[in-house]
Amino acid sequence: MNMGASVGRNGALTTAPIAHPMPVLYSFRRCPYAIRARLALAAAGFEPGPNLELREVSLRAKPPELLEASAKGTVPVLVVPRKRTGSGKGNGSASEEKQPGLVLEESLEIMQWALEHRDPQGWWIGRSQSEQAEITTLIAENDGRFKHHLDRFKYANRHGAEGEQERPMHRATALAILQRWSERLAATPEGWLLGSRSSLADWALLPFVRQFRLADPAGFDAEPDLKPLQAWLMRFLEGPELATVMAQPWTQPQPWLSRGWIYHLALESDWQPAKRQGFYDRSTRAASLADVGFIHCCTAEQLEGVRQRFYADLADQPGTLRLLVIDPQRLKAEVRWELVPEVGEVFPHVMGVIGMEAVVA
Ligand SMILES: N[C@@H](CCC(=O)N[C@@H](CS)C(=O)NCC(=O)O)C(=O)O
Repeated sequence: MNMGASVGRNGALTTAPIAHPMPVLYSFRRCPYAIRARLALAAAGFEPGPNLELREVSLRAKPPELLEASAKGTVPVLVVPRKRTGSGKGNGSASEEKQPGLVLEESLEIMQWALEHRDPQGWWIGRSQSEQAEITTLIAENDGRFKHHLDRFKYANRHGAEGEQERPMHRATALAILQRWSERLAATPEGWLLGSRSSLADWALLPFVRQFRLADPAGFDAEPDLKPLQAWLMRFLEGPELATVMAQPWTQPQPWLSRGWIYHLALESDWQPAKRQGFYDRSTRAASLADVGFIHCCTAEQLEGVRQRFYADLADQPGTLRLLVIDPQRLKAEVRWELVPEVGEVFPHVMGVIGMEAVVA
């Protein structure tokens, strides 16, 4: 298992403090639920940086902040801070910001929340009751039956010995659903599920149909009865909306660095033997735990400084440096927070070896 994360030259390694609390989106680039949430947030005028904080997560190492907000541990999750009351001055903002606001744990809720904020293209707001009911029915079919068969077609190997055997059946059942959607799309020249303009249903379903195609692009493209649906998907795949939310700042090359974790930059040449022996015992560059008595670590905020002070010469040598993400709760050794006088900051020092069980990414 590849547990380390190689450090890119200009990867987003720091978590800049945020001046004003804004909604936080926990997201994962490839997740179709997260993609549709990002599509709606982008359509509603949200943008990571100005009015949204985007936290790209690794599903293998979910940050404690995400799990505190939403114990079920799926993405996307949107945490909306509590609205400030009064003038905003001298208003006890520190404690106020700690108060949980609204936590939206379902992609559909996030989409609807975003569109209630602003829905310039009328995906949802202003739709008649019957249109809203149709949209809801389509999304329920997608999230229920279609997703069920999609998963068993796309990830047949995760479904035991019968998985491979049943794969064609799941593909055929999913295709039958796609054919019905394709007939709907054929009913209007503009080719949207509800007629002449796109609605929440199109944007909620498209990321999943994209996944279906990705499982077997040639097979999908060769389906003779899906022409309208193929055109609908192609317009999405080639359009600006998807491109926007699949690139920075809507996705990040590095997962967001939790403030609940500590970090250590390791030379690849030290990390490989550590993985083999099951623990890491270098203190810092060219010094061992035995030499120094502890392993140097740092916080998310300190990481960029450490990288610049000690590893700047490796910036143009990709693959030489690994970022170890360490969960202090899983460490057997004690962590001491000690002042490093040369820097004038308190750093976490691990007083023994770092076992692999504590390296979460
Ligand atoms: N019903 C949820 C489903 C979200 C979901 O299942 N997301 C997947 C990633 S695509 C996830 O987070 N899985 C948890 C994991 O893999 O640990 C929603 O609409 O947001």
